[in-house]
Amino acid sequence: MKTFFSEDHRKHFPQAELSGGQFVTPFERPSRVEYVLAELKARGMGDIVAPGAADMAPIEAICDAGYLAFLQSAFAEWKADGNAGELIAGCITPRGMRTDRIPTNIDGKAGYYCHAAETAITAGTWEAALSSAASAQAAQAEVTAGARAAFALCRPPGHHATADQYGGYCFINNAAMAAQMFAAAGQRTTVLDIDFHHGNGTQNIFYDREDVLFASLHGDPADAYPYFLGHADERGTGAGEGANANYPMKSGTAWDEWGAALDDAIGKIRAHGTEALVVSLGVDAYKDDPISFFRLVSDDFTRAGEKIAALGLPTLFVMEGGYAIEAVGINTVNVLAGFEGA
Ligand code: OKP
Ligand code: ZN
Repeated sequence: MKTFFSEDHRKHFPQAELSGGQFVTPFERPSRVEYVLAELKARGMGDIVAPGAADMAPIEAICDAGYLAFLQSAFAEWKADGNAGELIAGCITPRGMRTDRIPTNIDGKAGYYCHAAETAITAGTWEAALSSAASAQAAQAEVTAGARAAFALCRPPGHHATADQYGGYCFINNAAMAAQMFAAAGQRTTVLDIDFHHGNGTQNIFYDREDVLFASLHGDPADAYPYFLGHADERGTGAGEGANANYPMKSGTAWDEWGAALDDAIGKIRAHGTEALVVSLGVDAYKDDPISFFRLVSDDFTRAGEKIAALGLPTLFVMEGGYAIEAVGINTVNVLAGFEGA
């Protein structure tokens, strides 16, 4: 399958991430994709194509207009306000205070539009996020044009971004945007999220929708970011009741339980009458991931790809997380190769 990838991802590389009470080099760093590209090339996975400029309409279809305006000008406003460093939201949208008035000051606006302070905004963040969305758009178009599958090598990732909040290294929800593109064309769609972290943004965007199923395998939010969403009793609301399926799992979860959860999710994907499948492809369920607690080994990712292929659906893979840097390429390409070999 073809890979769609933009070099503009490099424009987003914050100096620091707040982790464990220290500023560390961000786990979500540009070198992640170098390992994926190297592995794609070494294994002859197909052409690697640069996308054109992002089309704003599909982004606007899933994002709040005020949020997009904020993302675009946030860093310039932050600088104009006299701040020396990169933009880090210090004051996140609080419980018990007013959220019906968006602050004018950039520090306050950032708190309104942010849900997790580990994620910094830099001079190039907006352009990088747009290029990431552009890769997902180009890959979606490839599948719409009849390809069995395509891979959007997106960076920064997207599945934690809601319609109006960034966080968890995510700004624009690439997978949700692509799913909405399929859905807008009348196709019953599923987003299957196999990243270790719950895709709170994707769930939130489609929670009341019957036409888009969201199914996610992830670390139990009692113990894992994003902490405030991803429990098994979140099943959708209104017309979307039943079109959301969460599989939270405990520390140490390995293939037996994870693969069984994937089988269950695959049953739901079939029952939904899915016509287009978007896979939020994170590989941080890997045993050596530095910020996660599952125990998948590299071969398990191949098996996951095989199971996904057995659905027989047009499939768009969208890159999300994976931070065991040297294994990110192998694990990601294992999913794709497992899919193609099945
Ligand atoms: C993004 B994706 C590190 C905590 C990091 C944010 C994790 C975001 C994961 N001390 N918290 O789903 O891979
Ligand atoms: Zn993740």
